[in-house]
Amino acid sequence: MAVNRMFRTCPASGLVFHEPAEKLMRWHAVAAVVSLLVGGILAIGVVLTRWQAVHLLPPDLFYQVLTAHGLNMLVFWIIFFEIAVLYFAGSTLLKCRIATPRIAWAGFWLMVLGALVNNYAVFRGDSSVMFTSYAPMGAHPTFYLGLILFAVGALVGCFVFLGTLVVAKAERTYRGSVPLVTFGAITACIIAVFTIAAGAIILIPTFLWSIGLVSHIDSLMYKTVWWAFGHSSQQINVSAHVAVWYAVAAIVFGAKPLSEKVSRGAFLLYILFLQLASAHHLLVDPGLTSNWKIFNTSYAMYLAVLASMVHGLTVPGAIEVAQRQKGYDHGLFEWLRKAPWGNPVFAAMFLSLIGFGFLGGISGVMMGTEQLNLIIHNTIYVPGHFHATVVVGTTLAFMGLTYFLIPVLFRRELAFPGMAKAQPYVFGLGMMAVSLFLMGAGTLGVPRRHWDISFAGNPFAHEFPGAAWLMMALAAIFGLLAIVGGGMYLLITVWSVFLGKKIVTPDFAHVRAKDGIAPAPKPVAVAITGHGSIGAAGMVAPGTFTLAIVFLVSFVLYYFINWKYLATVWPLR
Ligand code: HEM
Ligand SMILES: [Cu+2]
Repeated sequence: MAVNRMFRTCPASGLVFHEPAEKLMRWHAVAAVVSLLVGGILAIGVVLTRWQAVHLLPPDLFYQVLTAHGLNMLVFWIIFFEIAVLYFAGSTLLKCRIATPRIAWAGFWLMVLGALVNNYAVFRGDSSVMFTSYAPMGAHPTFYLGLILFAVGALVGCFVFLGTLVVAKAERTYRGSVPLVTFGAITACIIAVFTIAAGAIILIPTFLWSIGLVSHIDSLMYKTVWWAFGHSSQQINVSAHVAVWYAVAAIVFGAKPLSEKVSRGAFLLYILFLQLASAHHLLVDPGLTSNWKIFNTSYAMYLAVLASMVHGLTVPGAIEVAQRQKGYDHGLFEWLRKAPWGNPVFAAMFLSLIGFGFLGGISGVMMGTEQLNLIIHNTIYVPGHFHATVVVGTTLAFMGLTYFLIPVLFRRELAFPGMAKAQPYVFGLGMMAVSLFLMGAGTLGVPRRHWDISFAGNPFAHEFPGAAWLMMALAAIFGLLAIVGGGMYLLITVWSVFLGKKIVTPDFAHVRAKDGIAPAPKPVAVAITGHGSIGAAGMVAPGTFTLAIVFLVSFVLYYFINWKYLATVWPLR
């Protein structure tokens, strides 16, 4: 089997790119960025309407813009990017040709078609059913059709990734077990296959209902199955961005995980327990028993939370150890103070980790408690929580990875490096503030899913405390700041990729499959594809341990405060 294949080795990083894989990654990344642009423009309309003093859009337009914002961001931006990550973790990290590139292209174009068809449905104006699209609210058939086409395309991408793993194994392009980052991507892929299957089970009948072939969709059943899909898709995001954290720790610091076994075990916990946590979306629904709700959210889910906490500990722990070895060994936090805060790859990743852990994680566990859920269910707290997870967590991590990929994958110099330095802070800190203020307003009862949160002119008026309005205004102002941060990312990436200075590197050359590819002794490639644990015996990372204690104390305090608060909501006199 002496087939010639086209490969190149990036001289700066040592990473190996297969020509068709590289092209696929680029196109998926570009489609992702276009979706982010659309979703970002729509965010302006959402934010300015939620700012009660401005209240920009009329109701029909608001729901339409909100639906399109949610879908372009959480489905199209994130999943296009994730397929690029899968191809990177499969082909590039295993130095392997991508399996069936033609089928991969078919998958890509299906995704593009699906995204266009779904956006068409929403922009027609008769499909403003929000991201969740709960039946019996119905959308135009093309709404469901677009999502189904997109999902099939993504499924094709997952199988091409799995096929690439098989090829890599058969052609022996790597030794031992797959690198940790690839392992994380495999986790994401397995969850994705489950997710898409759940999506098909619910969206296909709903599509048939929208064209009149099915007479009735049970709304409770819809919600239950929809969340098997909706929640699991968030776990794809978590697995993918955690894999990106490990990749960045290796790229920037050459850091090795504290214990590879523990990290891999934590990824496995995601596969086993995350789907069950879907129950936290059904905590106020009738028809399901409290036992079922409490078991799934309070027992099974904590095993998934445990996994995230393991990653949240081992990633900074590994960075701390790597920094201490470089001599930043004074006191508890010199390793962190002397970290490359001006490098956007690192800054984005670290803000993602802190924001995801402290804001997304703590609020998520609070919300997932059956009793406490009552305080915040369907309030603006919920978008506050998930902007900490999918925006600060996933989106910012992907932004950080992009800064690494522009020179390595796109072979262009990063445009506006000064702006790139600031971008993770403007976007990340802005979005953290948005999350906090939305959560604050939600705690005071400000609703979600209603165009006019003041309920003006309704027979049953409700007075919110003045602080609630202040927090909504602050959320909007910081939201605009975050949108500026998103705009900076778009400007930097689009300019770099299309107009940036080309980096001249050795081009693709033929490699005979049986010869394999020469090892690339560059530190980045070695760290990101290598193995090895530091061994966590003893206190190798006291600074990280201290941070973990701060986390635990915040967690306990916040949890306790919410129980106290719950007790005041229903005064018994
Ligand atoms: C650029 C910064 C962004 C801002 C300022 C922003 C702001 C908002 C606001 C204010 C809402 C409305 C909440 C409500 O009234 O119910 C919202 C909804 C939403 N956002 Fe964002 N967002 C941003 C980026 C993102 C990103 C990157 C994602 C996903 C990766 C995302 C996903 C969503 C989703 C899924 C919804 C819910 C839509 C629905 O209820 O149907 N957003 N966003
Ligand atoms: Cu969930």
